[in-house]
Amino acid sequence: MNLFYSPGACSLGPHIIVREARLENVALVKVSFGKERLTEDGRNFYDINPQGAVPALELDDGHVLTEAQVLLQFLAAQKPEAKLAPAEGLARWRLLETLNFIATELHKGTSPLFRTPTPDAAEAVKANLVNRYKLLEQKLGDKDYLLGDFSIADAYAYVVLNWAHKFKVPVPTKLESYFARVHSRPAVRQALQVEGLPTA
Ligand SMILES: N[C@@H](CCC(=O)N[C@@H](CS)C(=O)NCC(=O)O)C(=O)O
Repeated sequence: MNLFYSPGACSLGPHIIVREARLENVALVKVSFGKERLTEDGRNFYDINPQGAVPALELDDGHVLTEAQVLLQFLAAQKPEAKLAPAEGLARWRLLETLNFIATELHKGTSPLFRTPTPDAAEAVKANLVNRYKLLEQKLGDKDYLLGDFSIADAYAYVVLNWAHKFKVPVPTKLESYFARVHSRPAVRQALQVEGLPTA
């Protein structure tokens, strides 16, 4: 399988899970986001994902899956014994709820900041994110990870909190400790290193 990524983008979430689950059969393929969108193996990325967005996962039979929260679940399902996604009971629904919250409120809530908004627009986006981080903090509560044990939701939350640092959006203290906890996981550091991002 090929996982298409751009360094530090939301594709970092699925990439972390590739390493947490030790999926040896997933190759990382970088996409350049210039005028043209080319993959490092020389293809037009729009032919792979017409949306032009990472992440995308090309399966061995040629099918392509997209949408970060779907890839996270698909990758976790390749190695159920790694227990990266609760499959039963309320925990399963809590996982889906959390993934959807991260995707729609935090991921898409941050996206405008990548498009160099006016200062006023940026302030409004950041004010909304500050409120959303408080909600994430409430979901975390006193647990080490969002669902108790480390899961795909933490890989996704890590990426959006990393963006908070990039755009200097204040993050509650408890979420900073949580971020540091996820950051210190060997799989996370490996993923950062492979993407050429700082690990310190
Ligand atoms: N709906 C997609 C959106 C993915 C997305 O926003 N990807 C960003 C990087 S974090 C991207 O590739 N943006 C470039 C673009 O859309 O042109 C998902 O949830 O995976």
